[in-house]
Amino acid sequence: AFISNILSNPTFRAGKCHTKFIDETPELFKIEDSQDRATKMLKYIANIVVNDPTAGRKLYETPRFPKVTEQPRPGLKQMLDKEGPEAVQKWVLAQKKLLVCDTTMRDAHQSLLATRVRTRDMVKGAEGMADALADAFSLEMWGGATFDVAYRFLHEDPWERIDLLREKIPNILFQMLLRGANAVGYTNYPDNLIREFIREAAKSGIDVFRIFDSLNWIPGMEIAIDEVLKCGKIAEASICYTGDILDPSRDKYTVKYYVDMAKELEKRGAHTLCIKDMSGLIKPYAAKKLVTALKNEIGIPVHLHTHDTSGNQVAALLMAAEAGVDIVDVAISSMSSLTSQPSMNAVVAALERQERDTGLDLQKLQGLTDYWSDIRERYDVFEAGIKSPATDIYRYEIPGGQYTNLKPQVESLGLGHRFDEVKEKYKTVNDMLGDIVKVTPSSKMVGDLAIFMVQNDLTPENIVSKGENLTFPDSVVSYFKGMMGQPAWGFPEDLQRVVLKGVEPIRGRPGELLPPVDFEAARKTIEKFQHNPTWRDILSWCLYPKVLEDYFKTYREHGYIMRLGSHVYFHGLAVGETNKVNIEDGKTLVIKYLGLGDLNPDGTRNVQFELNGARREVAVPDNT
Ligand code: 3PY
Ligand code: ZN
Repeated sequence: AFISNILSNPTFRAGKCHTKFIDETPELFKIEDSQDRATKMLKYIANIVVNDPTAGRKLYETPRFPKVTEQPRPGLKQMLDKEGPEAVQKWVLAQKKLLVCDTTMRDAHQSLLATRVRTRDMVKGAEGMADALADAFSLEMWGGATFDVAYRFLHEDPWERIDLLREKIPNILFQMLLRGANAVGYTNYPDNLIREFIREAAKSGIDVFRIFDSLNWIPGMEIAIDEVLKCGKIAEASICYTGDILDPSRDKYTVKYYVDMAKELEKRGAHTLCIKDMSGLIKPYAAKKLVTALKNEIGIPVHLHTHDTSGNQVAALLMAAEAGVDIVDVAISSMSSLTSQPSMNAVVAALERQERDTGLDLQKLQGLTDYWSDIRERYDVFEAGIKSPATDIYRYEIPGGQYTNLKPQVESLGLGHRFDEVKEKYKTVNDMLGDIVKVTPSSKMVGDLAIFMVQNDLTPENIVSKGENLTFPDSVVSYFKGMMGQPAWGFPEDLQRVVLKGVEPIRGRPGELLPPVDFEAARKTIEKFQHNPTWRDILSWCLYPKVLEDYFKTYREHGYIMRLGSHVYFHGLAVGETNKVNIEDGKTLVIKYLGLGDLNPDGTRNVQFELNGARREVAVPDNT
């Protein structure tokens, strides 16, 4: 082990060691520790090559990194820190140019790649983003599903993502998506947890909080808005867009409905207003109509968020720009379109030399486009396989992220052959519930109920009589109990009765009724499995106890696997392939995979590697 430390030492490898090299290089004696860390990492790779069918499937080329020629120019981040949110708000309103928010590192990969993009790949392209997007309004790079997926599937800490990105991107506002009283989860949390979570996120560098409620129920957003205002950050309150304002027969979600809600949010202190079109339903002429109405009726900047599922949404952004929208959400072209946001490059090109020219440099954007195109290849197993725009989205009203996830969810239940039926039931459920807003978590509930109805051969006609003897999915029970808030037009009472089976629904804010989190008690519980948890660990554990427990367990077993390149992280190594990994302290492990060895009587299989030139064998359970 000592020899292997010497062989991997950068000074030794550069041939620069002198007579005092051994005396002056104490890390050579860190034998236990580094050997242990190497073994943990080898076991992670060994487990993939033994058990994962995608193992060793592809050798990737180094990505084309964006060229960066200058230090990041100061941007709105500096203005917010020095002058506060009202100064940013005024500045935005005074701009002629159309401002952009780049969603590549949040909604784009949430909607295209099952939220799997790893911090490492974001950080490696971050200097290019700081350069090319210095004039952007913001980068949406946190929140929504990215928070729990980071822990659950990527085995990394989402808080560390903010820290590392901020080091490379000092100039652009960081934006997150916050599901109101559901924070970054799927259920309502006690008020004190919402407040502490926002405080820590603000302290960590989140500047713009896009807050929404999954039923457009303002009480579900009020604690979050209040806390963001107290933190001196930008509170962006959302109206979630559903239905079709161009269709007179859809008489619930009208221009008046949205304008009234927007006015109320403005009154409550929102700095900017988001039209959150999570399913890509706002058609181009609807965008023009709604933005015109909002710009006439409210005085705060309007920010349009949409998904390009139908293929209509570059047009929608252009119409919105004509109507005076202040900011639009777009993604770098190689991470855009279909269920993701419209292409930034397309919008920038369309507006060049026009009144609302964005001022962004298409050549620089191309550098980011090439980088993200190469990075996207590493995630090809997570591609949803949607190849062309889908206009049926106007019928089903399924959010971008859910549209791509629903199919695998249905397949995993053995109902793949009935997928079209599930989509149709999604619409049926929406009609049955009285046409509700569908976005996390209400959209998940509608999906769960649609699947449940297909599984149990239920129809709107028989669900009340047959439902007496059925246990409904948790999300459906929670919805009818009022734990997701109150839908604007109430609950269908018959169905509520059979779902709740005697349990009384609540009428007020769930957060008010839930007992406050006792953070000290939480710390004591966590200390049973994690030594010295940080405040961030405690907050995350309070949101998802089981996910955090599993994350800590994986960390103990495999160490800091965030350092593995993404193709190794997902697919291990191919036989004969060598990969270098920089572990925490700058030490490099050179790992070569030699092949599978014998199956042992205890069900484990030996896996052979070369580690920094020396042969190593580790054994992992063979579950194949
Ligand atoms: C989320 O809540 O994660 C969303 O993206 C909703 O649109
Ligand atoms: Zn979205």
